[in-house]
Amino acid sequence: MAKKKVFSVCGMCSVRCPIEVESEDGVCTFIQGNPHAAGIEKALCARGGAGIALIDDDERPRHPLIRAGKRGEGKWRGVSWDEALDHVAGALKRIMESHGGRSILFSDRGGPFRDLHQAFVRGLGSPNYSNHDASCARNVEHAALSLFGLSRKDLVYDYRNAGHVVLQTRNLFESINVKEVNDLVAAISHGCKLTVVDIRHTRTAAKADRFFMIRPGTDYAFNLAVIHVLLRERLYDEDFAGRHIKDLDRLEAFVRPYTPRWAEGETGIPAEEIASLARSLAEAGPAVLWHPGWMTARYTDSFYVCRSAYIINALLGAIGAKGGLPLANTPGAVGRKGLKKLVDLFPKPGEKRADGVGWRHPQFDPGAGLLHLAFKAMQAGDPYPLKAYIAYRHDPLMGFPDPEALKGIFEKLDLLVSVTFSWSDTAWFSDVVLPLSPYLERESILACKNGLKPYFFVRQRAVEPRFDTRADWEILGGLAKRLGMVPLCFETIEDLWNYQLQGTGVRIEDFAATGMVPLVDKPHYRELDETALKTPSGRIELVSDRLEGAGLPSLKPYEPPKKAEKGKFRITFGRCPVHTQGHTMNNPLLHEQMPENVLWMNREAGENMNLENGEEVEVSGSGYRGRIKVRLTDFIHPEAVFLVHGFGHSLPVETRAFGKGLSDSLFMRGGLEVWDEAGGGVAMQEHFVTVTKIA
Ligand SMILES: Nc1nc2c(c(=O)[nH]1)N[C@H]1C(S)=C(S)[C@@H](COP(=O)(O)OP(=O)(O)OC[C@H]3O[C@@H](n4cnc5c(=O)[nH]c(N)nc54)[C@H](O)[C@@H]3O)O[C@H]1N2
Ligand SMILES: Nc1nc2c(c(=O)[nH]1)N[C@H]1C(S)=C(S)[C@@H](COP(=O)(O)OP(=O)(O)OC[C@H]3O[C@@H](n4cnc5c(=O)[nH]c(N)nc54)[C@H](O)[C@@H]3O)O[C@H]1N2
Ligand code: SF4
Ligand SMILES: [Mo]
Repeated sequence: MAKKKVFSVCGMCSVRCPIEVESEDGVCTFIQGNPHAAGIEKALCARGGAGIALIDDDERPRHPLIRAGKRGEGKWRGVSWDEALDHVAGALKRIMESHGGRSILFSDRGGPFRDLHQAFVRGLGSPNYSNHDASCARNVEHAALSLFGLSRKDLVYDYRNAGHVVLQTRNLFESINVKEVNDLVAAISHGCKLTVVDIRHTRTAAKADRFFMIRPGTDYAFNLAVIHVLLRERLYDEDFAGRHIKDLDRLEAFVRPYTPRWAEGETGIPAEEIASLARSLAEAGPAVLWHPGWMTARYTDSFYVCRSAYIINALLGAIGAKGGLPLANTPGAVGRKGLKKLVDLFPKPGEKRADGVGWRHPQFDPGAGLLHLAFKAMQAGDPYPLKAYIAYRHDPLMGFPDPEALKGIFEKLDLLVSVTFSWSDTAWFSDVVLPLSPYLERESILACKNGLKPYFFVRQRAVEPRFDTRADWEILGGLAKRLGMVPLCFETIEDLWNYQLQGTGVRIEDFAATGMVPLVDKPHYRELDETALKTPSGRIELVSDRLEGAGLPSLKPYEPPKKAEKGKFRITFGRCPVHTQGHTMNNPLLHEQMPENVLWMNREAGENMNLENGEEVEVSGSGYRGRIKVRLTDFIHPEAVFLVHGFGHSLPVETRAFGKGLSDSLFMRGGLEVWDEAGGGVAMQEHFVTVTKIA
């Protein structure tokens, strides 16, 4: 029997943990975390373990499909790859001839392999590359840029060495990143304190020393009061502040009214507890890590919540500190050369972005754009028409609010293409579905993980595809060939990898031993000097000219969240440990673990409506209604109801997931227009629903 072991990268979620995959006679038999990867310790999460079930799943697109009926009707014509790629390239060419390359929009899931996608979009002559992030982490990204001039990923979460970790809107033990889970568990076992601030008592809260069930949407008030105490009681790191923080006096004056007593009225958290947390953090500083948030597309002030969390870290001297948020190293920072970029194969298009990012909205980072604004541009044809949209490993009809509105906007398109490894609402609504091989059946371009110990890594093909599916570089290369984008036409993946490795001193063979090539021997903590921070002043800017220049306050006065009308609840959402977003609900193994979601509702609120735990209720709002079982629990704030995101599938091709549970996105009518204008993220928790007993 031919047994094989390869190092690769998990693709069941965007974390992309290093893995080791075993196969026998071309069939995958075992996956574990890469034993050589620090902090992974051979571990995988349940979803990573279900990678084999993804291959085995017959209910996914198994060959290219071209739409035969109306959009969304589900009538398809199975075609060969040649026909599918000819069809897409032909349509793109026609659109480019009449409307220019700029009329093509492309979105993906960002991450370490995006260079290939960005190169492809540039090759088309379009400035409109975007990723999903307006529905995820854009607010925290922009918060980091506004204060430090750095991306959020330029700062490492050094859980393993932390003395006190605060998780606010971050359910670390259920919304998983395997290394973070292992690191925090190790830290806790060495005495690290954990504080959790959430609207629900989660599994993460169960491990906390302190848990605060906060009133939904009032985190900014909580954080302002913590800053108030740190400054009033002179608990902050004065030496650090003197060297690195600009305009501290303005912050001091700004937070004066925001006392813990005031915050208690907003958040429901006792004033003494807030003050005591601030004091406890100061004791542990600078080895303190107040998580600035990940899935922060929630409120119209989420950007300011993220900013205030970063400011707390800065006041405690945790920015750049071991056990806090040290600086991530790029290859350049450790004296090495980075991978050669594919995006540089083509000139940067001179056109302005359709979403207005970088010109109409100068405060935002143009790299990832803001997809909801691109959809708005698509609808209005302003600043110019968008006629083709390629949703690449992305399901905006599940991941953006108000899918019905979005479907209406897509009617403006001459071409909608989905590149995907599972069925999705977007794929079902597309004109062409190009099936990507599951990650165990495809290789990706080489990528670099910046961090304390930066490294290059490789995703290798563990087994050959079961169906007629292809790898990214084969699909985009196939289109590139037909569109005359010569530089992007690599014959083999090795040719492509060799191109990327030029000048790095690393060879493909160097990946054989562990799947990774470290660029430095041991973790490297870099000094926070003037060259590290990329703001105009080289310091942490509490007042940002870029924000103020765009008419936005740097220190924004607190405004209370909208109150629910009587009988209504704020709709909130999050993840569960065994599913990823909207695309694992039909995975045979994961479906078995959790076939449906339930509606979390505060016990007292439910009992006042004569509801019983487990009974089916009707949820309505935004002109939609749906039924779901209710879970009455003391572990959620009475103003909110909560759904695990991603359920409520309605595609007949997914027999396991079909009709199970309810989708949160449906209850967000008008949600494409409700966003955080300072941070750029959509604000998906600014919507309310009614829950009714079914007579
Ligand atoms: N209402 C509501 N909306 C949300 C959220 C929410 O909680 N509630 N969460 C938000 C968040 S945090 C995010 S990140 C976005 C996510 O939004 P998406 O990125 O759209 O979510 P996924 O379900 O992960 O969709 C990925 C799609 O890519 C396909 N795919 C192809 N190749 C791969 C691969 O290699 N790996 C993976 N994983 N998928 C592949 C999958 O089949 C799937 O169809 O949604 C956001 N939207
Ligand atoms: N198992 C699993 N792990 C994942 C993913 C997955 O789909 N499944 N997706 C990955 C992705 S793309 C992302 S972005 C991350 C997301 O990681 P997180 O941001 O940690 O994820 P969520 O579960 O969306 O939300 C965290 C918590 O916020 C709470 N919350 C909601 N509203 C409020 C509020 O007003 N205030 C406070 N303080 N808390 C509130 C929710 O109750 C929830 O427990 O997870 C990543 N890891
Ligand atoms: S967190 Fe789980 S699903 Fe995500 S990449 Fe890691 S092992 Fe895979
Ligand atoms: Mo996300």
